[in-house]
Amino acid sequence: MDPRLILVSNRLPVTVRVKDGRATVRQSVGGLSSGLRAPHERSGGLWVGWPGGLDGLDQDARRDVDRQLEKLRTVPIQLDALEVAVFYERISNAVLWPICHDRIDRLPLRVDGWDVYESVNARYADAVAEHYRPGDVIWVHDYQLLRVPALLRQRIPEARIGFFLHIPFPNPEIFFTLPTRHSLVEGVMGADLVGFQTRRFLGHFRAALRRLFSLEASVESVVPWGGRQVRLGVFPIGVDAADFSRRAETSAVKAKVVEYRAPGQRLLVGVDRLDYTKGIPRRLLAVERLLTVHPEWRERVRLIQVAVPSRDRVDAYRRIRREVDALVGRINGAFATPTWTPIHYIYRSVPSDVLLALYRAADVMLVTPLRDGMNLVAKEFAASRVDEEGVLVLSEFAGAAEELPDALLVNPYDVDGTAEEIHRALTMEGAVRQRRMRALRATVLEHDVHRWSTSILDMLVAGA
Ligand code: ADQ
Repeated sequence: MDPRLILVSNRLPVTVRVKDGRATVRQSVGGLSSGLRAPHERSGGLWVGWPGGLDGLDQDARRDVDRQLEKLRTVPIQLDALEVAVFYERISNAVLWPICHDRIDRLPLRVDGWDVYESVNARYADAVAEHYRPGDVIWVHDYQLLRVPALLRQRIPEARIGFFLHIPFPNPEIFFTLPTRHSLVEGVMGADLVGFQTRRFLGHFRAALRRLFSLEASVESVVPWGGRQVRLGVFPIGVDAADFSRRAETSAVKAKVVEYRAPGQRLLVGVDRLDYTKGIPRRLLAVERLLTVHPEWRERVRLIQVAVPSRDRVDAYRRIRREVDALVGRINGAFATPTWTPIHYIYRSVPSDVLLALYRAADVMLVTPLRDGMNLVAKEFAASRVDEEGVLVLSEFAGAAEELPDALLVNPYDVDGTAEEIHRALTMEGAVRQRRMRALRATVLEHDVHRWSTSILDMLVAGA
């Protein structure tokens, strides 16, 4: 029998909606939760995390939310306003996030609050320790909880602990700018198994271990640490590809595809969280460049760019929003005609059938982050193309590029080069297009999110 699994992530995979003082708790769909829900349910496990702010609820409603959360076998960690501001918005999202994505320039001039990061991480570790039963397997996720594995190891020395980093581990030269570099690496090394998205990020972590602690990993990537052996590994995350393929075939999605595709026009699509790592401004400039150097595309091609609002209480995110608004306005102002607008910009989250229809309607999908741990949008696009059509233009700086050589790989910093690749994608011969898409689909279908979680959990259980 599978051991019981305790998942630990900053957020719980639920959405709590409050209306007229009453609350309903729903399981979130998509992304990480779809891959982890199966092992969570199969093992009768627990999921520890923050359910989001529960302001505006009286005591009765709060108790009701707790009951609903318990039924979903989740253990809520409550964060107060200061903890949200310092642990989540400042240290996690305004310091660790930019550093891991090579953006030292985005750091605040002065950073304090590491004590709050530590104490919140300790609260997660306490909650796990409180519910732990011998034999359980614990799996901790991502950069908000880098200290949790070591804090757990202090509390439960014999526990089996896995850690997975969803975002890049940066080059040590960049990581070392953090005054807490030793304690963060020590935190992660509390685990028995540490997983990264790509070989490159694993290499950076090994270099950090070497330079901070004079430790060399073996050829099998095993490192001696505090009397234990810590295994490091590469586990590129996938998507629920079969589910995307199935849902892409529904009549609701197909009807929308017809609506989105104007006759005689080609469609470029971009879908991202609005984040400065996703490369949206340079992508817009590449489309502008395309319309300038290849004027034959004017009135014949348009970009639908969906940007999901994200972290809008962090300054850098307000700035990127203004920057994108201004660029869209400028480019549309310069090129639009009474019957055509080159950039169709949607700044909100869209329902899943709209997302699927956009994936299916796209002639060219533009996934051009400046740096990305993996990028699930690229894989969801390929999974949705049951018709084996469409071209993926993919940044060489997305983790996904290591696995998807059949995309057209671009350097997103090279705006002119990206414009040329978009032109190439739009003019690619049908047979070549289909061969590339078949290869992309084969990879994405085989290396799906279930395989990802199973391979990590199998290794963690086998190491017991
Ligand atoms: P993210 O930075 O959030 O994830 P990504 O991998 O692209 O980025 O995932 C975004 C998810 O949001 C996708 O599943 C997508 O379908 C969904 N989404 C995007 N736009 C949407 C919209 N308009 N409406 C509804 N849903 C939308 C982090 C890392 C990534 C890594 C993942 C998983 O930054 O590099 O791939 O974790 O490990």
